[in-house]
Amino acid sequence: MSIPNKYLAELMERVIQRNPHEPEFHQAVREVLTSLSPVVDAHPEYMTEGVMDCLVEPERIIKFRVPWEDDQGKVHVNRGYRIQFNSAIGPYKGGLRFDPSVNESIIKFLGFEQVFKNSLTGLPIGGAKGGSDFTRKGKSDNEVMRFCQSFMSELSKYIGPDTDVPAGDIGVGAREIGFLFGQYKRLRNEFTGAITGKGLTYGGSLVRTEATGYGLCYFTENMLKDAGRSFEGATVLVSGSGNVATYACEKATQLGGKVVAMSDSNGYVYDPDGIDLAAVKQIKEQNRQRIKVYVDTHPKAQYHEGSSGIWQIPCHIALPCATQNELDGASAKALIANGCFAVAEGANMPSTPEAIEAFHQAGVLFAPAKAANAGGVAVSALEMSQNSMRLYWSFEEVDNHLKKIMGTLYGNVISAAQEYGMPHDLVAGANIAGFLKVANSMLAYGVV
Ligand code: NDP
Ligand code: 2IT
Repeated sequence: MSIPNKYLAELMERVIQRNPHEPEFHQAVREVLTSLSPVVDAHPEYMTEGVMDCLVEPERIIKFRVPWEDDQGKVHVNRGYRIQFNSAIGPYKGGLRFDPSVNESIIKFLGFEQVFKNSLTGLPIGGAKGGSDFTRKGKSDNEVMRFCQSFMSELSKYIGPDTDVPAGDIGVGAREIGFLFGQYKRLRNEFTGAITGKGLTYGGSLVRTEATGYGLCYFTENMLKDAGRSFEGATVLVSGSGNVATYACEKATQLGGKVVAMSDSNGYVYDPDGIDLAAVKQIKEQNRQRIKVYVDTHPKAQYHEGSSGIWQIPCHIALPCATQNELDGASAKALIANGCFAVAEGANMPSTPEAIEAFHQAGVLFAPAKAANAGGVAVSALEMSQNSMRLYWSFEEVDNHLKKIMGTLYGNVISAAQEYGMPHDLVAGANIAGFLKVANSMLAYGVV
């Protein structure tokens, strides 16, 4: 993919030189700069005033040691990160990922994308991401607790309800958020909404657990409706079986779709009768087991090793909800050949550039992550509002806000794509609509 605008093409080269060995970050920046070419052609002030150069440079990168002791008394040292990318429109906001694959490139790509996503929600939140190369897999509750406490002992110096508000992501769920918030509260001696995704007994918001998956389906519903289609009667694939995948499966089913497959990092299950989500929740959320045990209680279902095989199953709608670059060009071609007409990204950057290109060429409806999975962080921002007001909203109230936010977001993405001559290109629309609010705020501040 070459970037049409010469200044942006050169900026991309500088990004590669200044951030060597960071392929995920390069991939995320290249996509955005490609989409923004017509915008800066029309508004050269974004180049001349330094907005574009600032946009690709994080405001602050925090990198720290996380020592912790296992149950045998052995000391382990992990690496922690918080990349505070852009605070032009609000306090830094974005999740924490605990996974062995975590490195600076991955946190930087996630932080960069979060800036645009958060802007798209219409709420006042800047962009950040953090995490560690730690895995909770195979660890006892006490080991996870000691790790989280050590991680927060350092992170607590840099966050706060008006500064930076972390949340969950891969490997960081309700249990980890509890340990992290508990330590934050203890160190700072204050009870404020400095983390979202909190438990419902200590400041969490109803619908936050469901928000990313539900929001993904609300966005997809809008996109399908515009094309004269719906979830009703559609066969759906959902990759992953974590937080986003679980609630995407739940809402897609409620909207009339039939989810026939889900996966984890080892393989996927195919159930021709439709996935029994209660069983998946029990296996993954409660028991922390592998998804393959699903077939022990569901004799008609099949388990296959290897996560990417899921895309070979015929479907109408694909919802990748596991991780970055999980859906490549060959998988995209298989989906298209099997009659898939819509793809909506629940994970961050799950489709490779080759896959996105294949979907566009084939006229497959494509909802990019920044727009489609923004429901999670949107409800996080609503959790912040409730915490500031020291009150709670009902499930229905928050769910209605979420539906409205996803509908407005969809409309804004479509309008931006149309305005810059790329109707129906939701990738361009999301990048442009997300950019404008952030860029105009940066312009207003002058050089800071
Ligand atoms: P979870 O940790 O709850 O679940 C992650 C799921 O993805 C698990 O089923 C995991 O399998 C699977 N997985 C992880 N790595 C791979 C891999 N390399 N190949 C195949 N499957 C894999 O995380 P979330 O559900 O929170 O996050 C999923 C995605 O959604 C991420 O891209 C995240 O950034 C994004 N996202 C999350 C939001 C949130 O609110 N939580 C909001 C917006 C986006 P296993 O059990 O084997 O590890
Ligand atoms: O990628 C994401 O948007 C998230 N992991 C959620 C971030 C948040 O602050 O709720």
